[in-house]
Amino acid sequence: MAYFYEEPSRTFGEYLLVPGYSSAENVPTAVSLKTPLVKYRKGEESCPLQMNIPMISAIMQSVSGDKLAIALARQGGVSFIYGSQSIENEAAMVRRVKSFKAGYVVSDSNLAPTATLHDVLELKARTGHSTIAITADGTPGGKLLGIVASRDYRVNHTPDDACVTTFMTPIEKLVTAPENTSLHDCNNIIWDNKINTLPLVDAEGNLKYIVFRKDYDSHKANVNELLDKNKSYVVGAGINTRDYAQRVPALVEAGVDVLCIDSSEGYSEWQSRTIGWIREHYGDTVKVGAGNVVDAEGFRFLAKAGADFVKIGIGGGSICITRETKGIGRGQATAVIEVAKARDEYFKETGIYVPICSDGGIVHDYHITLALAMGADFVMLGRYFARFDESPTNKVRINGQYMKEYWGEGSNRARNWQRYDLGGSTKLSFEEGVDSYVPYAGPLADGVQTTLYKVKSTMCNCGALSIPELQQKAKLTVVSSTSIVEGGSHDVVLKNATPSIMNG
Ligand code: RVP
Repeated sequence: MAYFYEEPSRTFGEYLLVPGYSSAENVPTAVSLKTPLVKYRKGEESCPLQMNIPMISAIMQSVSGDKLAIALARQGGVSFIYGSQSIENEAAMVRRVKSFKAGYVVSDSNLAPTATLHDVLELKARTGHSTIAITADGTPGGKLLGIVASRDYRVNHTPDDACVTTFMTPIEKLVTAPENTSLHDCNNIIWDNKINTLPLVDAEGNLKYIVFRKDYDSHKANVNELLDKNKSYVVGAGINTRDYAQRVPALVEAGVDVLCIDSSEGYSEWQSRTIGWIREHYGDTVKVGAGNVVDAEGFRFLAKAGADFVKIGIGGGSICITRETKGIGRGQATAVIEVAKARDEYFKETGIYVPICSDGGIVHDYHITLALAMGADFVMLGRYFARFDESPTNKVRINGQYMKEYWGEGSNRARNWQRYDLGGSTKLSFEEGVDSYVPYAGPLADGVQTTLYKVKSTMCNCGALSIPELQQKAKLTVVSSTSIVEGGSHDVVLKNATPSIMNG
């Protein structure tokens, strides 16, 4: 006979945290959100790959490109570049993140010495950047001949056809530094010489990077940024259970820090085969997460198969219609609570701590705090990140409101059939996701900082200064549907009522 769970499965909106005692030390600025991304053994000094914030971005075409990956790593989290693209393109995205040196910019505005003011103005309009490197061959790495900045010409005064060499600041008058100059030293040179840009050149005088005064300041402001030992941003990438023998080597070669098998259903032989192949070829040096599962059995299966972390969630994603189309899944809160218990038991038995990630269904910021309190080590978000400037999708205006496009990997638009592969299929047979819009929400940094400030202040209300402490001290209660109504503003007429927008 089929197995019936005694309790209904619940989601985040059905829970609240009950405050605990908070001492005078419980202030948001004292809270650490550090969390392990991959498994580690009891007694090990620390986890081999930790994040500074408990957020990763979804393995989706409409979410995790290289731009978002850089922006999120700057805040202390990790993006998983989407795998539903060619191996070459995915590896190129990883490479772009890894070669992006915080503070060192590979010049994207370059012209040859034959260019005119007209070309300068056109390039400036296209890139939005006013500093243009003049190199012998017009490439970002060519021999540096001079720099053109806004102060070098006067629009409507300098003739349109004036050659750049007649008004650029030539190399003889530029302050430059060797390519391996530390960012700290670059900053000192910038200050000592009262300049805004410092080109770094190699022994032959070829341009390598430009360091900008304003970037150094913002770099210093990103106290949480997540860097590898070479000071490059940490980045992840999605893989599937079909072409791993080709995709994994290409991603490893590109410098990826961590992989994740992207699948709607992870309790499968395909996942253990994929992890097995990685272990056989790379041992423990290549880190790989797996999922998604929604119960203890699924967790144990993946933990034993060697997963470095396990992702939880089936059918809870904002663009996901798996539950409607296939009738499988589980309320996200119940799934997280059960898997967290299994993770702790597995740790007691084996001494191996396998971090777990709650994936999908985060609507309000406080859902992140609930997921952590229920035992998740970090959360994966799609809709949340799709709203920001840095997501790879179009910003459009609909009924006077700015929106960003957001579509599921199981939608006809993404056609990521490997994510739903049960062996044998080579196409998406039916849709499990939708194509949609989400309200535009500005730069990622602002959004993430506001969200995490809320998370930290709730943690303080629970008397917790770290995620493990929250998990120990949290008191959670199920709420009735009438008390959910009580939780919002009610029985008042709102001034300036605007249509309600998700999140926040
Ligand atoms: P959300 O953050 O609620 O938008 O959910 C994002 C998650 O939804 C992803 O990390 C993934 O697990 C799941 N997803 C992605 N595409 C689809 C689909 O088309 N059904 N679902």
